Amino acid sequence: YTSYDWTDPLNLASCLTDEERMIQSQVSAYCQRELLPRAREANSKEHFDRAIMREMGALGMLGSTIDGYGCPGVNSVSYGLMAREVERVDSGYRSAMSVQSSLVMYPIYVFGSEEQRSKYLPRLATGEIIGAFGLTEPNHGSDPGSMEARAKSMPGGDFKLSGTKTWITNSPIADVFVVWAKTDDGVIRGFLLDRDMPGLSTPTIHGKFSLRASTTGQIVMDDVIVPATAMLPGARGLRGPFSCLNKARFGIAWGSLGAAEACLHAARSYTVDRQQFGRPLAATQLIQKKLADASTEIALGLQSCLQVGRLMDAGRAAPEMISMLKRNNCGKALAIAREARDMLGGNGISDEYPIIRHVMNLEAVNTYEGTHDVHGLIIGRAITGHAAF
Ligand code: TGC
Ligand code: FAD
Repeated sequence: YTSYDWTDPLNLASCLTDEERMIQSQVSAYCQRELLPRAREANSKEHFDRAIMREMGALGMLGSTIDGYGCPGVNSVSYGLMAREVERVDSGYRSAMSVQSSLVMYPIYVFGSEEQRSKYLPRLATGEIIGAFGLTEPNHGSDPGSMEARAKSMPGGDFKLSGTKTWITNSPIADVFVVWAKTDDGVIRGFLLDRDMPGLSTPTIHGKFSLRASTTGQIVMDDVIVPATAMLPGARGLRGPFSCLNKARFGIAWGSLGAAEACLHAARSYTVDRQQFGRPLAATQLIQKKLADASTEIALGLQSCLQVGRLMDAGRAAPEMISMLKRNNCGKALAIAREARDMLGGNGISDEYPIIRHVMNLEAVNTYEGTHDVHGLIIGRAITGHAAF
């Protein structure tokens, strides 16, 4: 037997390639040095620093799995490791990276024309421009198939887009928008909208208690006229947006565990230092059980991410596997963050420690990209053959 490393209980590092380990350590260094010092104030002021996108771009963190157009073409496991390191600092920063990479660059890459790819991808890769993804509407969240947004055909081939998308990450600061709307035949299609198009507005949603370091807003389309070339030619039906969500949900499965790890580490160091009843809190059975439970769930969850990542890279992953990971890891991360908060007692609610910020963030992470229960229903449908949505 070898010695046990509580920071990597199942020796995940031994399952990674040299390149994956190098990517993780490079991204970790950036996150700890550049992002961590900004997170507390960004959370308190509800502020996203746009410069972060350029910094991530310079490190190859935007659209990282894409080959070409200025992107490094790394594998899915590397993308997951990046998400884990970013979310260890703040889920809001991982949100910005996820949306740009999986929900904006990925659909342009797989469903876009060559003209669309070369127009947008290189500048999205450097972070010069920022993207947003509009699927959710005020009346249709878990059920996007019932969306009301419409793309009406105009004489000459243009489309007229109308409707409202809400709860859209990055929308108030985005330059380009991937928006999903139904055409005259009722089929869902994707459109690329630019910030300066007449009729487009992006009001900010203020007062969030979660993901305050990420900007969220609406995309309001009041008869926005777009040319036929703004339509993504390769995406028809819900399969289009859901293919993007598979990628983003996979990143969230890794990322949420990064946030949980940050909470575990903070709770451990606090309870080792904090004395009550004449001994460290960490020397009590209840605290040790909580730390052991958290550490176990994180280690098992990371192994599941690695397994599905390897299957994705081999072209053998099913969407339900990703639902299982997204659901379980977000749910477990939220429970771990709440337990860690409790272990800090009164100090647990202060932003002097990162835990309460992670608790608040993980509430939204558990909800967006398909709620915990909706992913349960996706798995339930696969088990029973009955859709119970
Ligand atoms: P359903 O009948 O199941 O499917 C319709 C069509 O879509 C295909 N499909 C998929 N394709 C690829 N990957 C997947 N995961 C897919 N899931 C479904 C399916 O094969 C079918 O294709 P076709 O060709 O036969 O038409 O659709 P439904 O309407 O019954 O959907 C049910 C349900 C629950 C699965 C779905 O609506 C769902 O997943 N709801 C959750 C909504 C959601 O996740 N929204 C996310 C919005 S974006 C976001 O939150 C970004 S936050 C980002 C951040 O800040 O990090
Ligand atoms: P609802 O669908 O109304 O669900 C409410 C509750 O009902 C949930 O508990 C849900 O599990 C439950 N429920 C729903 N249907 C069923 C059912 N059939 N059976 C049992 N229970 C059910 N969307 C985007 O398109 N782009 C983005 O960039 C984006 N960013 C976001 C950022 C933030 C901070 C947040 C909070 C959300 C974001 N979203 C985004 C939207 C997100 O995807 C939706 O909030 C999510 O899909 C849930 O939809 P809803 O909020 O309308 O909840």
